[in-house]
Amino acid sequence: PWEYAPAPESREIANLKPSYRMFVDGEFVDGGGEPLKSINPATEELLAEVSSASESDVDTAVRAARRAFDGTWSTMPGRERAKYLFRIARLIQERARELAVLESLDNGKPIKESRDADIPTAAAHFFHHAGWADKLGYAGYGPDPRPLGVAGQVIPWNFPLLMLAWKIAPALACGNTVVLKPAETTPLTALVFAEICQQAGLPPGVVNILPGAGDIGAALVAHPGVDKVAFTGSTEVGKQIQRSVAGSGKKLTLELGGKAANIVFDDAPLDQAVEGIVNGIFFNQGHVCCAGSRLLVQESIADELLEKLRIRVRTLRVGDPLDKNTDVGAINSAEQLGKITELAASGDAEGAERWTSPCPLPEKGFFFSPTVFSGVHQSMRIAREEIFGPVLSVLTFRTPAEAIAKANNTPYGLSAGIWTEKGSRILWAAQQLRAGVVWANTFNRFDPTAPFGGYQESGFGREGGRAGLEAYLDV
Ligand code: TXE
Repeated sequence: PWEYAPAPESREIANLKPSYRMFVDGEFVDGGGEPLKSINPATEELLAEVSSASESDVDTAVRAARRAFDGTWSTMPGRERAKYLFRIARLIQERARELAVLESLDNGKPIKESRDADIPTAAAHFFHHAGWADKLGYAGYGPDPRPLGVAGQVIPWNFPLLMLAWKIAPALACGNTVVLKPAETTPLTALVFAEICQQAGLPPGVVNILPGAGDIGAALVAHPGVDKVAFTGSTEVGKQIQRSVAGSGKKLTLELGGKAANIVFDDAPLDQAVEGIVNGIFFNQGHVCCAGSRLLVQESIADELLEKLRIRVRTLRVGDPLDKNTDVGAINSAEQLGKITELAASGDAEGAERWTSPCPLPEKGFFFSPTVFSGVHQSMRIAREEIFGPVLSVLTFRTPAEAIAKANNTPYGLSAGIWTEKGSRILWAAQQLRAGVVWANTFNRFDPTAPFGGYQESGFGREGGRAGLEAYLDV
């Protein structure tokens, strides 16, 4: 089944430069930190050197953001801010192919995902929030809701440009200015976004992009000039940030890990459910905070569903992210590959049954075959811990109440999926599930109008929709 004609997207479209600089106060400048090396995870080759911020660069950027906040951005009429956001959205669309190829090179995700999901959804977030910029008085928060000030934003590597859009678009729409730190393994599209800010004529200091490692993220969120902190990343770092800002008066939103249940009832349309399960766990190599990493299937249909699932997973093509046929790309880093490998080994050791897709893997690069563990018990690490890779843990249940109890048996609570033909059961389960998003007969659907965020250790605050604006306003 693996003989197919490769259809590689041209790498040249990415306009890759040998080195990239950080973006502060409207200018590209060298940072005082040790330069980062951006690696192509599919080939392990060096893509580019990226200058990295020092702590004093954090201070310079926060001061620039403050000047821009006081001097122009917060006092500008919303309809004027909207024009900049619309321009940014249009420029993302105009440069979509370049951004998609660059994202796939830097992150390892399949080009069909960066092309059809990441980049268009990032543009959609700017369009959506551009529409809010002059209508905040109608948002239900009084006639004149105020921006907070300077937002310090730290994002992960799994959806680099999209997470940037989720953070920057609402912040700017509401009149805040931004200092954003991309993840150390995926800074490139954020720096092309900085070019887009220049192209759009955005006033200097409104957006500042500081590449760097975790210490720079820590310095940013702790800086006294920051009024609002927004973080997406691991639960462990989220907890550190919560401690770091405690008592400072800064507003905080955290979007952290997950261990979502994808629940299939015995009346579900099974072929459709199989597509949703595959999308739920293998989209973006499973590097998704809301990934459907726990499949809960009703006992009476478990064998049939698993058989269908294995047949479907065998057809997934793992390999070159720039090949338009690729379904599953590269794991973002050697470190993440190590974590996935270790957690999967714990599944073997604890007695789960491992099934691996026979798809051949490229010889170089960081790859992991799509994997399904059956016979999983709730106490196993693969049922409890976020693997953040293409590994599905299958558990069974007998009654709807048992399904809900198992789904909720997690310290997380970001998302869940339900597959059933019964509308009443969907409404009942959505009420019972402690998860910020519940998808019914679909999975991984995102829309800028819908608030996204977690319960419990998946964090707090919402991004998207009207609730997402609240995080950037004094109301
Ligand atoms: O996350 P980190 P990592 C989960 C996933 C993954 C694990 C580790 O399970 O396997 O986390 O990934 C910055 N103060 N998620 O190590 O360290 C860091 O530089 C401030 C789920 O990549 O949390 C990067 O920009 N910032 C998640 C960002 O935090 C700090 C997405 C995320 O890195 C910091 C990513 C500090 N002390 C990982 N330390 C999701 N919710 O989608 C690091 N950073």
